[in-house]
Amino acid sequence: MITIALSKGRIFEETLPLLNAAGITALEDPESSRKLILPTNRADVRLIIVRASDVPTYVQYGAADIGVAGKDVLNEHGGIGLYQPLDLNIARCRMMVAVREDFDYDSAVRQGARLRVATKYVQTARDHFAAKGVHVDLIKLYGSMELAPLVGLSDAIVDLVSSGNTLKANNLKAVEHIADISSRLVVNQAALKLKHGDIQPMLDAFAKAIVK
Ligand code: PRT
Ligand code: MG
Repeated sequence: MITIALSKGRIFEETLPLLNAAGITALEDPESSRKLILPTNRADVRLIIVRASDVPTYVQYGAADIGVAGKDVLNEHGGIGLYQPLDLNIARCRMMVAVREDFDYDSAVRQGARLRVATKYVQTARDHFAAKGVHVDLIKLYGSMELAPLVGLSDAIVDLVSSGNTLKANNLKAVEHIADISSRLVVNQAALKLKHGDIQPMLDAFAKAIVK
């Protein structure tokens, strides 16, 4: 049995065409089904539906053989025990620093002020500001980061931006680009060896179907 870990929403939707290219079709839609284990057209392949940030953990421990996770999530997880053979070029966005439109970020940084930064991406934010030599107090949040500067919880946020509409709707502006983000295929290192005959053809099919 090959178990593939996916999260609902954009990752599931954008992974479906790649699965199809490997001859795998989901028999149920996770958006309407309440099942967490979804069968596929192949008796030896199943999908499990987990939170986006939990995908690397399921694969690391071998509860899933393969998964699809954003580079943002992989940076936070650290990637232990994971083989990351393919950039699938899906669910693309940018990791950015953003502040209120009326906040003078450049002078705050120039003056060496201690910045309060709210984010779900604590590791990424820590590395980014350490490399710049900017002192920050990090405040861990689990979502809706855009709210933090509006209510005085933080001076800045580190968050993902795709269209930019969420920032705009909340009177925020992006002031720094940290990284381009896309989703990667992750494979359990032991599973790749033990189930090589089943997994390698899937990887080859995914690789061929990637839209550059
Ligand atoms: O939602 P949940 O808390 O379960 O987890 P999640 O938010 O990590 O999952 P999901 O499915 O929302 O995102 C999965 C992956 O998609 C992320 O790990 C990213 O790699 C990738 N991705 C691509 C994005 C975005 N684009 C994105 N725009 N993830 C989140 N966003 C959010 C962003 O955080 C911000 O709040 O969308 C908002 C901004 O969007 P724009 O279009 O208004 O700029
Ligand atoms: Mg989300």
